[in-house]
Amino acid sequence: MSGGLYSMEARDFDTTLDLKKIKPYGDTMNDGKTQVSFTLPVPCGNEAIEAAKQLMKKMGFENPQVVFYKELTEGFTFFNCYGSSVHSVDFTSIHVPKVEATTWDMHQTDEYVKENIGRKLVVVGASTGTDAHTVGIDAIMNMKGYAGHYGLERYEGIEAYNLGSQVPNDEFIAKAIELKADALLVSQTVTQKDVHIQNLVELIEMLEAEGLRNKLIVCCGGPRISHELAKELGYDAGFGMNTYADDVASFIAQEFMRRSKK
Ligand code: B12
Repeated sequence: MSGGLYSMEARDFDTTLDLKKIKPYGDTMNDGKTQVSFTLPVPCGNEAIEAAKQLMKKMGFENPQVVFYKELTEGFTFFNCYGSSVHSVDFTSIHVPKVEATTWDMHQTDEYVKENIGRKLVVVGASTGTDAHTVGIDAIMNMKGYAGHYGLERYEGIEAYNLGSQVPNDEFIAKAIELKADALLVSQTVTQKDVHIQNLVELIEMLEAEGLRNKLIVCCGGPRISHELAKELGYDAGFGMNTYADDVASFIAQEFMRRSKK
């Protein structure tokens, strides 16, 4: 792969880089320099600073330095620290499952849907369960889009319905049936106590119970969602940070065609 992430040519400026043992880069290659922030539940003072340094050492950082600290409230101290990581990672052994689709822009997807499917794909999205975060699903679905990428409502080949936030799974499914959805988009932002896992699993179980799972393309997304996690939970695809409507629209159109050829 030339010019890509693995390209050694691009790294020729530093011959000490070993992709089998990568470390954080601070000022020089392999210095391991890392910034870490945390709060300790102890009063602000010299003992707190010493505790932070000892903790940094136990976390695998050499030469720990506290560069900023502040009392948050009585009995709690916040720290910014620097240290050099003693650990490294073999980058060459990393394999991350990725969504299998070519990302097209809106026009390419619209053209593909028009030529190959001949009707609009119905996509229903929501932030489900107790999750009140709407900005992520809006970024994907809103007409105006996000960061220069139009949302699904703008697509000629897609009929998009954004149900908003805190949509219970049973209502989401009822709406999907009413609208004759081809694809469902679930957004999950809050991950405290794994509430997203429970919620995402519940949706799949309810779809299976209704005999709908295989009739729909079901995708989930959010800042802490990976494609790997989504597949584990029974979804067709998962989308994380820096996703645009282009990514999910291309996937839905291509997946729809894959299924219709079977
Ligand atoms: C704005 C915000 C809020 C607003 C939400 C307003 C709204 N209308 O959405 C308000 C103030 C209501 C709020 C409330 C809460 N929040 Co809040 N909130 C945030 C904040 C600051 C930004 C989130 C955001 O809008 N990101 C921008 C969007 C564009 O990014 P995104 O969601 O990642 O979406 C992108 C991708 O993930 C992806 N994507 C997302 N969904 C989907 C779906 C599909 C299908 C696809 C394809 C892609 C996709 O595409 C998007 C574009 O690239 C974050 C902190 C942060 N800086 O991230 C905390 C944060 C998410 N909130 C948090 C928390 C804890 C809460 C509360 C529980 C706080 C409380 N104790 O009350 C409540 C939750 C209430 C509830 N019932 O859900 C935590 C979550 C921690 C965790 N891991 O669970 C965060 C991380 C803050 C923190 N550091 O603690 N919050």
